[in-house]
Amino acid sequence: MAYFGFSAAEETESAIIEERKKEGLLRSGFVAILGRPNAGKSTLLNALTGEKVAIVTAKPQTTRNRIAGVVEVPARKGAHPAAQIVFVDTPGVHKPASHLDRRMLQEVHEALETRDLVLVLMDASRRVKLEEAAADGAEEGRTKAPSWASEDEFLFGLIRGLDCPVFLVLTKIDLVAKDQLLPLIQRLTQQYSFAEVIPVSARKRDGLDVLLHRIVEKLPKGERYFPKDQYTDQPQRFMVAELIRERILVETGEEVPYASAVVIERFEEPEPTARRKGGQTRLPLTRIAAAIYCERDGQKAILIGKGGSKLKEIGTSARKQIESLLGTRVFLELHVIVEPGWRESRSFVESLDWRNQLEKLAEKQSQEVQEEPEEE
Ligand SMILES: Nc1nc2c(ncn2[C@@H]2O[C@H](COP(=O)(O)OP(=O)(O)O)[C@@H](O)[C@H]2O)c(=O)[nH]1
Ligand SMILES: [Mg+2]
Repeated sequence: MAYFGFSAAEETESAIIEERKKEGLLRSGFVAILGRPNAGKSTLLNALTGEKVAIVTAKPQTTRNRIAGVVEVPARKGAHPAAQIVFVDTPGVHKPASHLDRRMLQEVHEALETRDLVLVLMDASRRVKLEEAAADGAEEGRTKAPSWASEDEFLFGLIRGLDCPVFLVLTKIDLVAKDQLLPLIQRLTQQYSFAEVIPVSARKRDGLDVLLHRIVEKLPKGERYFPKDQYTDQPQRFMVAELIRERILVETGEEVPYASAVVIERFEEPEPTARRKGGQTRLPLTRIAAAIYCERDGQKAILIGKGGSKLKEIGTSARKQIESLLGTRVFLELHVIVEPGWRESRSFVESLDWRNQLEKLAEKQSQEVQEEPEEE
């Protein structure tokens, strides 16, 4: 408003200059989240972003691709300016057995290529238990190398020689007695010189602020990599496939979760005009068809269940999650396809990566455009 001879235009202009100044001070960077399967990587990513960016289950190797979760951290007076942190969740680090495993490890390496900082996550509750068991064994005169020695070696091998800060993040501390934490930290810091050691509980949201602030202190000055309101790099289409896969992981047992893959075959977003029908406000409808791949007939039978009951269960619970992600009603069609030994097939595993799927979709679209007859 134009009081005191100060025009609205001037006011906006000074606001813009102010905003620019702040942007100039902004810090930004990529932070890779590393750790063995089940360390709590995806749970931490979701807790930090406040969104369900990555699926989480109690089963190891839930995450297959690297996934970015974007967090905006406000400035802290006297400490640091505002920042955008791009966290990159990775598949758990484990010795690869199948081609799928090797691909997952490649995702870890790719996340490590572009990073300003690395978080090594370690499940404190598991480690404390393992160390207790080893101590009991030692009392009884057993002198085997501890069961986690080769795990550590594999993990530390990945970070050795990195020219960026590496933080040790001890996870799930809600499950550990406080007096056990300090000795554990002392032992671990003797093994590797971490820039920081930060105990957290993603479940209780404990230690998350400290973690964010320590990260921002170490980030370089830079512009945002993502728009302010974008919280992940994954397209919705892929998040939908992941939500279906999460239900499979939860609802099935034995080999089935590991031998399953989900591919979205059709994703029809509602017409913007479909928002209102007959004067009523009804949520629009997204139509989705997905294929669930498995490796054997027996797995297919498990996925379908008696009279289709299992597939129905998976479909219903996935649909609810997808509806809350998309904010529309969802019509979800699922079918199961046997693709023998797909985990060993390089081309199949490659085709599952959403980055490759996006490329294929773009190619298909441009072909369709070219095939359309030119208008006179
Ligand atoms: N009690 C507790 N459990 C956790 C915490 N963070 C993760 N978990 C559990 O640990 C399991 C593995 O988590 P997930 O994030 O999928 O691990 P990832 O394989 O490293 O991505 C899941 O059952 C989580 O619910 C935590 O802070 N406290
Ligand atoms: Mg994970």
